[in-house]
Amino acid sequence: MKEYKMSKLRNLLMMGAGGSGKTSLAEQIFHLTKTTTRLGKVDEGNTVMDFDSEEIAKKSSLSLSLGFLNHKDHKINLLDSPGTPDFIGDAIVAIPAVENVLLVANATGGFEVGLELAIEQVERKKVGKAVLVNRMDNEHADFYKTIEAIHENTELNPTPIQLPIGREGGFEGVVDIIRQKAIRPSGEGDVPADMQSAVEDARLALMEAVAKTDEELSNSFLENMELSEEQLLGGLKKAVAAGEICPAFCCSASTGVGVMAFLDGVCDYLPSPEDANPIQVLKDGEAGELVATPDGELLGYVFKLYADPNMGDYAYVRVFSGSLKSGMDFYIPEKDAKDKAGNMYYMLGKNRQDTQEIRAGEIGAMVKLKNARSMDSITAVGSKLSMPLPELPTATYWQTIRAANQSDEDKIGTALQRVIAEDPTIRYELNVETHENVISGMGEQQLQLVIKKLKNRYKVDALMKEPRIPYKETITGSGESQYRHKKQSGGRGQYGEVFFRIKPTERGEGFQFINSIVGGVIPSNFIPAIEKGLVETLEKGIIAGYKVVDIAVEVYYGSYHDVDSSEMAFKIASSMALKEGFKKCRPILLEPIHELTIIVPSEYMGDVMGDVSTRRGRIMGMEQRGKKQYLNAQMPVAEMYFYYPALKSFTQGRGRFTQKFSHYEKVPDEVAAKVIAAWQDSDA
Ligand SMILES: Nc1nc2c(ncn2[C@@H]2O[C@H](COP(=O)(O)OP(=O)(O)OP(=O)(O)O)[C@@H](O)[C@H]2O)c(=O)[nH]1
Ligand SMILES: [Mg+2]
Repeated sequence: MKEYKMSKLRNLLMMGAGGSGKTSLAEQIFHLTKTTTRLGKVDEGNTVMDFDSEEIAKKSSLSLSLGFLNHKDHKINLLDSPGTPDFIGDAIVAIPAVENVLLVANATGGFEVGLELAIEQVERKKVGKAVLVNRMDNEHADFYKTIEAIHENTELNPTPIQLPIGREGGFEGVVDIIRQKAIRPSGEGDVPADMQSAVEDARLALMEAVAKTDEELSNSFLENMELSEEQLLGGLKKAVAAGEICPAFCCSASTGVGVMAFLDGVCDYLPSPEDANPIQVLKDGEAGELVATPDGELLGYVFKLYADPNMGDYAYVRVFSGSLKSGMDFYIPEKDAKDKAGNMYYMLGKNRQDTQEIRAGEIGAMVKLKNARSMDSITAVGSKLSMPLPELPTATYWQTIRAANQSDEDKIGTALQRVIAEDPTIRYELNVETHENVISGMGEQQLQLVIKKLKNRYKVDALMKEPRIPYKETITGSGESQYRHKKQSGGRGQYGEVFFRIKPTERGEGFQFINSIVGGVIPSNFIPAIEKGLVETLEKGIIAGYKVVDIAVEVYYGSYHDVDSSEMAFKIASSMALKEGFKKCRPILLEPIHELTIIVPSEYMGDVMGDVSTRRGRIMGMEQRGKKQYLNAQMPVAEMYFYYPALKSFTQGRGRFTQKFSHYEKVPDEVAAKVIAAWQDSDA
């Protein structure tokens, strides 16, 4: 495999709505650059990038894949991410691995949610961004409208550097407005006469945009009302690398028109790893910069784990600085662990090409890693460098998961760990309150895919269902109780009697046990049994089967029997006294409340606010950011578990939220009554 200089590499992550044509575009690129010998189709299930059996069945990408190609002596690494919002995690983790995010827009799609979510991930980041308006051959395709919609709805400022020639079925080429050439599959030519003025306008707009990014250029532009060729090109490349100008292209992945011109543009205008220097890193945990070179200090980043059913786990790696060689020991600062680089490859979908090293600027894959996982940095042993962690969205969808057959119970744990390691937005944990295994992530499709993978790859049938709400029980008043446990049924009897004072404590204090027994009315060796009886009962719950919290129980009097008293007898007495006393102390249920930030286009704000209050939520504040409203709200978990599908449905998919635990709060009486009744039914 040829080694490329950093300046000849381009790393491109494709993001955008599902169906905008990313996978088809990759396929056409591989075909036109003769990387492959045959043009596959997503609908026929034979593309390079959608090779996984679930992707073939769905006719849509479900996980990030890698490819590479040579164009005009440059190597372009292509990363194809899924556009379905549930699977956005892969792209988010891959953004730090590239210099360029290519936002693929559908020329007929209006402003699509998947595109909006993708843009939201990059619009404020320093990473290079470009827009490619695809499906230009389609009926109703409109390049200008698509660009306008992005302007209107986001902070991204796509600036055309190529314009389409012809429309819909007649889309036949593009004009490069910098070089002022028409580029058709048949070759280069002059700008069509009827496009002269459009090209001039676009060129002026581009010059203006470039001039705005640099004071010297700005002065020069004001003086001459234009920029020289050299100023324009130099300024453009610098501004694109800094993420300040977003060049826009157009093409049809189906017909291939515009695709080669776009690749030319990638080589000519988009930043190489060298141009992206210095890179933002952490040095000993503090923000710093590193000038990345092939002979510098080793720094890499794992941006994807792919569990190949036959070949084991692949870790996809970007190397920023230095060189990662096969067989080399390396260090993972996030884990304070060592690992060893196994065999290395450049991936083209599922096909691999051997390499002995992955050098600065390159993207490749390794197998047989012991410790490295997604988002881990790779450094030399003893290094202080690491990559900043990408910020992942919080969960918006929750389910419990368990094996359908008891015999699979041992297997499901390990299988699940492997499946979810592929998607960084999925979390899986035991909820200690409800004793349920809860799996959470971005949405139903994502978790359904987990179930399918468990079945297909590991032959484990798994079931999901709605999680229980981790309510808690507590009291709002004080009271006293007394219980005598006495049994005389032949042989040795049972005897124990306790007197309790019960009162609530501050929220969050848990359980307090106070022993005020004096004069030996209960011998001290039985006191631990009394406490144990309390703890066990509190754990199981009294009125609705949920853990009891924030309660103080004082044992102040009692009696015993020389022969019949036992630890067991006192435990029972204690439990019974607590149950009786608890009901006298005005018990209530507490429920977890989460803090949500709900992000919606402003026009949906009224609907969202109304809906939040029907879900017993509270709006705590709001803020306009760009074209969107950020609403801070509090909402009970009982409502939040099912909130996302509803929010999506009345915002045409454009609303989303992030959340975190806030506090426990009293459940309103009418809701509590239902929860209590449900428990009594299930207990009966
Ligand atoms: N007419 C036309 N159809 C296209 C074009 N590009 C893609 N398509 C079709 O659009 C559909 C979706 O294409 P994909 O390449 O799977 O889209 P994607 O962006 O990878 O979608 P996700 O993987 O779900 O994010 C397929 O039926 C393609 O044949 C194009 O340029 N013109
Ligand atoms: Mg795809």
